[in-house]
Amino acid sequence: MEITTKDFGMGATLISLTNKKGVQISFTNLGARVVEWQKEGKHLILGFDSAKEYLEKDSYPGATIGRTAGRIKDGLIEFSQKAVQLTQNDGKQTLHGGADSFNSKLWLYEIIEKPDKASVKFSLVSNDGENGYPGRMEVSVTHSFDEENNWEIFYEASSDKDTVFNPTGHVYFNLNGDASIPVENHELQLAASRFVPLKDKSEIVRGDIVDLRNSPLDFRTGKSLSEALHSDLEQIVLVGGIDHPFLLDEVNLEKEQARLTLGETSISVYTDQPSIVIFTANFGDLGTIYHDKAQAHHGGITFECQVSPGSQQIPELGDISLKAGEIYQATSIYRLNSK
Ligand code: FUC
Repeated sequence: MEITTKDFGMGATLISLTNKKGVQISFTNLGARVVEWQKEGKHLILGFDSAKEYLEKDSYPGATIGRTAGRIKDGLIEFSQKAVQLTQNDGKQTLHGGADSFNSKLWLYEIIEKPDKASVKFSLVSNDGENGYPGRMEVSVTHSFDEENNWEIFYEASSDKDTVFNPTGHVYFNLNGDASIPVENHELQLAASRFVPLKDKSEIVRGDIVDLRNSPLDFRTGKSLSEALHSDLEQIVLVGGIDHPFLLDEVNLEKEQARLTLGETSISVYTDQPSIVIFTANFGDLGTIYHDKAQAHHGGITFECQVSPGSQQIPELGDISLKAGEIYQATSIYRLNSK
């Protein structure tokens, strides 16, 4: 593996790993994020060219999201018979851990080389009470890349007080290699028979879990994203696309849970988490510039592996509480398959 580092601006560093197949992936300590993944010069993901662009345009693309991914209704969490108020940064809700969270912090990093893969281990201390969350937390996120084109994200964390924790990774794929082309021409396969509907435009959960089989959101056997995105399904119309948690039929890191395909290139998603939030970049005509191209509506798609947002309202979704001294671990893998 060839490893290079360079200045990314604003005190951040860009670390690039290139394997023997010539596939390159780059990370930065600003947000412990993936910045670029490319094969033969073609972008597979959305990313900016400098730290400054992330801080000025959008600090979520490719970032580590925490402490809790997605929306927490009214910024209110209840656990261990206590109610805790978090800072609200999305109307009344707390989104992606509140303002200035993991995605915009400068993390420490360490490069680890092994015979078969290279890793960048990012680490951060999140102070007790940060954005209202209890507990001083030590968090690490290790991004690894190997010769078989597997990009793995391994999360490890602990807190000195009982708290909640539910991080994710916020990479947007667009296999067109161009943010101005919608991902509607991609095919999606997804091993989920149920999803979590949203209540209204605030995007908090409605409170139920719905069987999606034989609906426009049924991707179990694979179909074009266009078919779903242009359907008149009320949940799709509500948010202008997909921005929903899908509940995986089987929690199993060994199983291919999702596959995104365009022509001869595809990305397989593996995770030990129970759900994947899929967001099809429903940004309308916002037109954020990525590498000189204005992003189209549906100009990207995320696979945010996590416990589904809304577990405070729907306990069946899972438990995001973390006891003092307990070790949190999670793994997600994105694999590039191509000729
Ligand atoms: C995703 C979505 C949200 C939000 C954010 C930037 O995770 O679920 O709606 O727009 O990203």
